[in-house]
Amino acid sequence: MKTFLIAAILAAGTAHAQTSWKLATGYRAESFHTQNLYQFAQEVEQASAGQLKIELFPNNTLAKLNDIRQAVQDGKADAGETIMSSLVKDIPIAGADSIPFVVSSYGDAQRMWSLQRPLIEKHFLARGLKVLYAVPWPPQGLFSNKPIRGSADFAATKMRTYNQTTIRIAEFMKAVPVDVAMVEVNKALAEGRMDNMITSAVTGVENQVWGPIKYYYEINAWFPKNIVFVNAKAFNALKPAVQKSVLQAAASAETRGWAKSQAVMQDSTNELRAHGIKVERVSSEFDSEIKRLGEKFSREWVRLVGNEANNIFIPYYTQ
Ligand code: PCA
Repeated sequence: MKTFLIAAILAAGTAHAQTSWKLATGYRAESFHTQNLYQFAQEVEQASAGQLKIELFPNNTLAKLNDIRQAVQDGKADAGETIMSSLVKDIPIAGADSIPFVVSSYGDAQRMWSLQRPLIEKHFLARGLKVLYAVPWPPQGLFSNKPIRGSADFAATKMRTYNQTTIRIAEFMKAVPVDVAMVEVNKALAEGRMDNMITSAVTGVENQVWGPIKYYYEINAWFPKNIVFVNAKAFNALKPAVQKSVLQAAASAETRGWAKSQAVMQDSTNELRAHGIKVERVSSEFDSEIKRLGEKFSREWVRLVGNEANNIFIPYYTQ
């Protein structure tokens, strides 16, 4: 009896020491961001000797992409991943990485993140959230079902959007913005609900857009990032050693994710080509048109964000 009691107490002790987090993401399990998350979860579990398990809920199953920040804030999920620019209404500075034609390489994107990160951390903390890491999508290009020679070619076309930036761009182009979740693009194309979209080559591949989509223009418009974060109370409740394991695994996930993003950019563009999509550059007239549009967008954005924008853009353009 005594041995049984001791065993029961020990077992209860071990069970108690184990924490489990639910992590929500709006992207598919096969997406490179989600694959990176699985590896992050595995590393955390190993480094903490099983004291912290992270269970992933991909594909909007625990919360929809645009609701994930709120769900984590409210404790409906312990942790989450969302696209940072989905937060602009609440945290305008989160849209810094989705201003067209500011960042044109992974090196620039990295500089932008190091300037943006302290501001994002502050806004997240004010909402009871702790930032773990961020990883960019490959550069955003233009997919279309017909050739595009100038912005007039967008008039009255159905342009798929995924955030405030893409909605505003559709408006500038006089296209009709159609909100389609990343995981629904394939279906929306098949149903004729969209004609064009700005997104990464990898998103085109994941949704097998060949067929309806004939052209991909590498305009390198911006490098939006996904951000992974946790409810600060859940994080603070961990033992210091486990907290350290989470932060270390997050730092590795960030480095790994950036490298993976670059690798999939190349592979995906090749795959689009292999499936018969014409991968092209835009004409110089259209290029100047969209650059002007980018400037217009930047001016609006800086007006919206106010002074905080200077904390990113003054060092970004002068250092
Ligand atoms: N893919 C996601 C966001 C940015 C990207 O490249 C999407 O299209 O929704």
